[in-house]
Amino acid sequence: MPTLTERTDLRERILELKKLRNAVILAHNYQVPELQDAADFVGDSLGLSFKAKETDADVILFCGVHFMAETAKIVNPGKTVLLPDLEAGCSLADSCDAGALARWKAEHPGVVIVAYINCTAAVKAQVDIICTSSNAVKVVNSIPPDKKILFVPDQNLGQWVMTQTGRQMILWPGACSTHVLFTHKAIFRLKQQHPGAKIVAHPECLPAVRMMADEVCSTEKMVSYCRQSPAHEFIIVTEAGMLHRMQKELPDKVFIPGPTDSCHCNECSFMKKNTLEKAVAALENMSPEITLPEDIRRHALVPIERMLALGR
Ligand code: CIZ
Repeated sequence: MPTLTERTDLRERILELKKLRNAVILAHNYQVPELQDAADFVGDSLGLSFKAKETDADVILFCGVHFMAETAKIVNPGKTVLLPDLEAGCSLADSCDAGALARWKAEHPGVVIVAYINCTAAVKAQVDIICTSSNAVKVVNSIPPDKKILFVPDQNLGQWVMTQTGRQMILWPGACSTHVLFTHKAIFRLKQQHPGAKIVAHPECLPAVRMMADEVCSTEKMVSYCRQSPAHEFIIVTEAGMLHRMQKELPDKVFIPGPTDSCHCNECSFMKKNTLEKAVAALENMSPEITLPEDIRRHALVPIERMLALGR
């Protein structure tokens, strides 16, 4: 862990390098506080995709996980996209193998495939439309009602979308290894200690957790829900990095991290692979860089653009 002085030095250095490289720093809501604080924009996958597409910087330093940096490269291929740690993966992206999806497609012609953005470029290249947790309901509602839908890779988000749209979908059996650790029992106990607190849960959580929530929504909507709510206290059932942004934007409210049963595992170890030191090193060395085969990039762009065309 760097000391305060070292952190200040790193922060000054990253700002210097940002100018030198003409870089923009994009950070996901689940990143460590130091990276969120150094970023030009902090947000969810949808907001970050728009920012990556619109930037006129030469370099995008993407503080998030691998599929997010890949998405930035897909939508804006002329930029150099850097990811502080190439090992920053995603359990959901790992749960949908591109070869397995290709075999499924061959056996089920005519099915519309909706993919949650948490998947690899090789999976994106095979699907009809991408969604994020912010717009999954809108995306599914945009598909003609007579079409069969396969939703990949998150079965929990998929189930939730079915409840919101009334659409039946075939669900790929993937799940987020962090969100499935939140339990009904642990949240129930916490709620007894904070009876006035609103429970705000991410749709990647298990149904038993979603059922007890006052609001189920994406990270971006969590911020607006808590801003508008007259409540003072909130139990935030998503990756714990989210609390930094919420506390910063809404300093008069109290945010309590959602609990897991026996472990303190409400942090995604992949998201936490990126650090301020690694971000500085990435801009110093212009590496690790995200590169993609051009045919995959072109095919993956089509379903992303269909999503972006539906708006923010
Ligand atoms: O869409 C994203 O960025 C993720 C992973 C969660 C959310 O709800 O924002």
